[in-house]
Amino acid sequence: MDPRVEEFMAQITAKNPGEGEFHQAVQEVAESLIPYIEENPKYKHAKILERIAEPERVVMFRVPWLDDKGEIQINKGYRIEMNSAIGPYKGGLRFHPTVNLSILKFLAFEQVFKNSLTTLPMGGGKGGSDFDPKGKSDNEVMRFCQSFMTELYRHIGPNTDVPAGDIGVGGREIGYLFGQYKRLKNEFTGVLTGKGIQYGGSLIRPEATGFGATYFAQEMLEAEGDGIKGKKVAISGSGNVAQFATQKVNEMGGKVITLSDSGGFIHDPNGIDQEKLEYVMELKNIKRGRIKEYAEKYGVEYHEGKRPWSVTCDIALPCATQNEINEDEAKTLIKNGCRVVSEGANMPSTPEAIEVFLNNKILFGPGKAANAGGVSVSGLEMTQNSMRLPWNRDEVDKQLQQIMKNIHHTCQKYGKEGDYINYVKGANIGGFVKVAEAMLAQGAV
Ligand code: NDP
Ligand code: 2IT
Repeated sequence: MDPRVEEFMAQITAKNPGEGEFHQAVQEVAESLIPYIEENPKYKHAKILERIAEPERVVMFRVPWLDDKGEIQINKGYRIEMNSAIGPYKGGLRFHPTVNLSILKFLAFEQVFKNSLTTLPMGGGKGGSDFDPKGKSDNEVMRFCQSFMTELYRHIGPNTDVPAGDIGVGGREIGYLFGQYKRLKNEFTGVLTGKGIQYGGSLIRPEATGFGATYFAQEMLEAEGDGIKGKKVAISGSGNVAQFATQKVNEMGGKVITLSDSGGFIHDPNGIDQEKLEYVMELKNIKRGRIKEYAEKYGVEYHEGKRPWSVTCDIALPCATQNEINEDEAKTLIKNGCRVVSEGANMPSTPEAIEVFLNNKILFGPGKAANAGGVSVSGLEMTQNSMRLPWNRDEVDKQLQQIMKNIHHTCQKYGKEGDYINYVKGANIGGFVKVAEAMLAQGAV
């Protein structure tokens, strides 16, 4: 490791003990940024990177709620307000039993660079709870969301901090959270994004992350005179991001052959077409069932407890969670001919896996660039809410495509290494510059 990175990471580790995911996210960025900062001493003297790695504010709170048996349950609630240099804090809420401070700080840190790359005026934040929506009734989810917002509402606002969805938080949860915020504040504002279309949501927001990750893969391929058409695509996850990535790959003429959940993955060599995808959407979003049921319905293989990276594919779209591709899996992907990885999830590849991808010079789109479509359309939802005027589907999709093109261009600009584009470096430096300049202009705050 570069001794300057080592020294910087020693400080981060000492200040944030036991936060492995946060250290991992910071180190990846520091490896790209520290050499760049050495060439641009104004950022070094102003300690921009040191400041970016310290949240502006962390809120932690108790979330008590009554389950259907009338018993009191207690969860932890969090909001990390990471950086507001270029706009109000913006980022999702994650409800998952694994949620802790380290995971939310890594996500909030990534969000700062991602939001900057979108070109829209959004700072970075993230929040959530260790609440597990799985197996809970709608009423339990509602009571939980109401209790969560009863504390969170005092920390957020349409010009302060605008949460949205992430793992375990979709349209249902955003609806309950918005209802409670409106009741407490007596205000109808764009304080959350991912809202239902009837009450201020934007068309294409549910689709945006999966569509965007696919557009980004297409951009990387087009830069080499190729495209998604005719390619075999392995996707992990079967939630919001995975579903709409599948739809867009199909629309672009590719074939999706895997989907997964925390139980295992299904392999459908004939492709998960639109009809089968509609079955998955019903299974996951309404029945809240397991992906295993797909294998039973369509008579395909189910690999219990496994991830899909052993399947031969041209393109991999990890769309489930962090650290879901390790070094061995990365090597297997490459050995089987995979040449494109576009990260729909946040930090799905371990540092060792990223090294394998970069050493093999494949097209590797890191999450902060490739999955920025979701927060981009959240930004467009904020704009529409402020104007009190909705845009049609085509208008939003056109803007999303343009934003993904712009992000790709920024990565090319800052990530060029001879005739190879290092998108990791490109996204890290490209995301950093705007935030760093804004922080310089605003003084030591
Ligand atoms: P969902 O809750 O809709 O779906 C999550 C999917 O990932 C499910 O299939 C889930 O399986 C699987 N999964 C979650 N945790 C694990 C785990 N620990 N191990 C294996 N599988 C797991 O979430 P999203 O689709 O919204 O989010 C997926 C990823 O995309 C996350 O990394 C998120 O941060 C990222 N992302 C999301 C955006 C958005 O707009 N929603 C925007 C940008 C990034 P199971 O049901 O079994 O838990
Ligand atoms: O990780 C992410 O970018 C999200 N979960 C979406 C954030 C948002 O504010 O739409």
